Amino acid sequence: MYRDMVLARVFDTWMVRLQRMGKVAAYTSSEGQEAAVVGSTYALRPDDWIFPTYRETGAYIARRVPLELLIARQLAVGPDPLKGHEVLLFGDRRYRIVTGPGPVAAHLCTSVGFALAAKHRGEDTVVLVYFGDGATSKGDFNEGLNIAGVMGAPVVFFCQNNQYAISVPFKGQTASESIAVKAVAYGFEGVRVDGNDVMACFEATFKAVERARTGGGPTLIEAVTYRLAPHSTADDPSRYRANSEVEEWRRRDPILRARGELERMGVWDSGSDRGLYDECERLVGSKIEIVEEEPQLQPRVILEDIYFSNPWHLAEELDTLR
Ligand SMILES: Cc1ncc(C[n+]2csc(CCOP(=O)(O)OP(=O)(O)O)c2C)c(N)n1
Repeated sequence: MYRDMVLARVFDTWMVRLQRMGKVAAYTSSEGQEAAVVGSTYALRPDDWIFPTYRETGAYIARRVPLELLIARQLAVGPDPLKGHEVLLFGDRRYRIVTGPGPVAAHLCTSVGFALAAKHRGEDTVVLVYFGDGATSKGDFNEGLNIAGVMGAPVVFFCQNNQYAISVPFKGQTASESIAVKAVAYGFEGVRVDGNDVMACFEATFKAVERARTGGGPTLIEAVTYRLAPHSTADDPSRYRANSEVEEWRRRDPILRARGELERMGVWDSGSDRGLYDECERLVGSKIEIVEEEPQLQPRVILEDIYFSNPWHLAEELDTLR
């Protein structure tokens, strides 16, 4: 898990670099949230389904999605599974990851429907759906959680409360004392967990996944964490939060914390840590070099994969494009 957290951090750092070089259109880093994402994904079986947003690098890495595929997604070249559509998002059914929504929280309903379909077919797979604190103010949150409770959907709602929805702080998002408490109204358990503690996130999710798998219905997990990075590469967080606050959370960096625990256990030291960072840097750097050689996507892909077969007006546009 520690390795995956570090790899996610290095990967995100590289993608921001590529964005600054003008090679990636926009990027949403998960810096500071690696424990919440990696810990929770580790609680799944490989055949369980993940519904991410745009801030779950660690989930793709923990799922062993090849880095080439993630990079091709960002560079929108050759093997990009979404062929240049929907920058920021990732999805690939081969890895049981369902592409996130553009409109915040829209996947809270579709993930529940998906989980109910699995239950209806008698499968014992579980759906883990990620979302932010901002998503809980959408109607989709109420609709999704309500029907999941009523129908006992095998779904785990994993809210990464990273304290901000772009510039809106948590206290501007809800008058509730927490996100977790909202589960009470839907008739199932809500758990608040330290989102910067990878083992706590793993354990809470593991319990929720087991409950879902054995017919116990949904759970809402609120992982309390902090977005150390800007919302996206198009954001300037200095306009809405104090540097001192960010620095305070940097001291609680989930990666430093996990490293400290490994060192206390006597299985890790600064030498192994430097080695790991070097290895991740080299790995991501070398994969980028490979993917940069991939052919550019053809312009026509913007009109593909929207409908099962292209309706007349898109066929006409395709003609014009040709
Ligand atoms: C319905 C809708 N409204 C607004 C936006 C613009 N938007 C994109 S991300 C975002 C913030 C979401 O915050 P949160 O759910 O807390 O997730 P985080 O970005 O913090 O991970 C907003 C307002 C959108 N994509 N969809």
